Amino acid sequence: MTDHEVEFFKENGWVLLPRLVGPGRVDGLRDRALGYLRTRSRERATLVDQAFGQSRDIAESDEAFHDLAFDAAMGRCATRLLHGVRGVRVQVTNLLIKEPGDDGHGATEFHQDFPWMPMDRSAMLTVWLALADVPAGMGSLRFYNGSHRHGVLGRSFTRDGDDQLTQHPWLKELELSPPLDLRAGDATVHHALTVHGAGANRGDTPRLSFTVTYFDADALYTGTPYKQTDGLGLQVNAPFDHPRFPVVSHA
Ligand SMILES: O=C(O)CCC(=O)C(=O)O
Repeated sequence: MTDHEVEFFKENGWVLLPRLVGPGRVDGLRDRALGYLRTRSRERATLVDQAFGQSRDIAESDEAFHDLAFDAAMGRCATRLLHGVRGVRVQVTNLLIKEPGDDGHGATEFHQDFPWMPMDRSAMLTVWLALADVPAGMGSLRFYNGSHRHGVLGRSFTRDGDDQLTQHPWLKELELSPPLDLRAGDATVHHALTVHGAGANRGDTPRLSFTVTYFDADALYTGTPYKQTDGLGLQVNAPFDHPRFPVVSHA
């Protein structure tokens, strides 16, 4: 990662990292992803399910995705991008699929990731890795530049019409990132406060991606109810010192 890429992320709240993963490795990851996604639940109960399908926590059971998410170089990149943090932990890994066609998935409404989180600070980012080519028309992510500097703007996906642009029309004054044509192995990285979304998949093959979310290793648990952390025995006002959240990198 170059100094320019780090500066771009600080300024805009997102950055494109071309060729984060080389072609041979990404082909292997894509084959594994297709196997898992075939067996995923197809329920469309929530507004998120209507935007994309998921296989959450994939790195807990799959060695290849584990190696990538917990790669020390990835951790160092996340630590560097999050400016001022001493290290990072993995919050979640995920395989995402956006199916094309009339009975496929819809758009991903513009939202922030952080408002759901049980962490006491917002230093958190997601690496979104294209597992196959994702031309813009297949729904690569778009970002409101600089929106990460406007604080916590509230939850989306709780009811129809709660996307960030409806809640905060002033966001349209910010520049929208250009449509990105990603090749397999390219990644975008976005801050958890950056308002982002994606169009529906207008291609004819599924949009496939792997995501890993890193957060400040010094963040404290707030006790906010959250499916992933409920019942783990985490202590309110203490760090996430639990086998589910190992520290990946210390600066
Ligand atoms: O892939 C998408 O359409 C949305 C993913 C997303 O919002 C995220 O990874 O934070």
